Amino acid sequence: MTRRLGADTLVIATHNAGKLKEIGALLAPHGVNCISAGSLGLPEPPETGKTFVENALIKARAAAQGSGLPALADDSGLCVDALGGRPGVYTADWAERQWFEGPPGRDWYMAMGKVEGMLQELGASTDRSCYFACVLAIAWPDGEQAVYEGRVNGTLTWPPRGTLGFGYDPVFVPLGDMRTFAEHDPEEKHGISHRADAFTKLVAEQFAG
Ligand code: ITT
Repeated sequence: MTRRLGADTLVIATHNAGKLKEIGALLAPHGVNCISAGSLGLPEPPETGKTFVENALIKARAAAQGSGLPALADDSGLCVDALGGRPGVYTADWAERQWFEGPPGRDWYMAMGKVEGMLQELGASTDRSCYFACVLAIAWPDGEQAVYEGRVNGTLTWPPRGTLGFGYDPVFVPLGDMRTFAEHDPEEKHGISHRADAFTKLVAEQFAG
């Protein structure tokens, strides 16, 4: 049987403010006492995995070991069909500025532009299908772990639209909608997102009954 979270404080092992906000909102109804890895001063481990699952486990394990508390990590990304699933696990890396692109840090507009540029190089009629993937991993300090996977299908639009959300939200239009994720209220995004899909599975196992 899968281990369940008890009354312990849960460490949210992300340094991404957008994710932290969404995870906090998704956990709020379950009365979990949460603390962020950043506020505990936990370092960010190198994400050396080749899959979302490997990277989510790396982050959750590092935070559980560093804090002595159960930890929840999220590894996610945008996978574009016509680009063979790229940027995938490298989604955040595509936003990192090179030395000649400006001050160190992430530039999401530049990252969205890279994806769009590669699609346009493939021709105007290129398939614009893509999906967001999310893996949530829980690790306990004694080494036990659990993994939940989620996904939302959509298409890429250009130019970016909307001011809500974070990351690649301004170019992602979920299937069956006309608006980008950055034009969705947070509650609406929480109803259909890849993170919400993974959370539904987590909640069913960790909090139900
Ligand atoms: P942590 O590792 O500290 O959690 P990170 O930003 O480095 O933060 P990832 O390695 O998982 O996280 O990178 C995933 C990237 O995919 C993230 O930086 C976002 O730009 C993008 N992404 C993930 N979920 C997203 C969402 O709901 N909306 C828009 N972009 C998203």
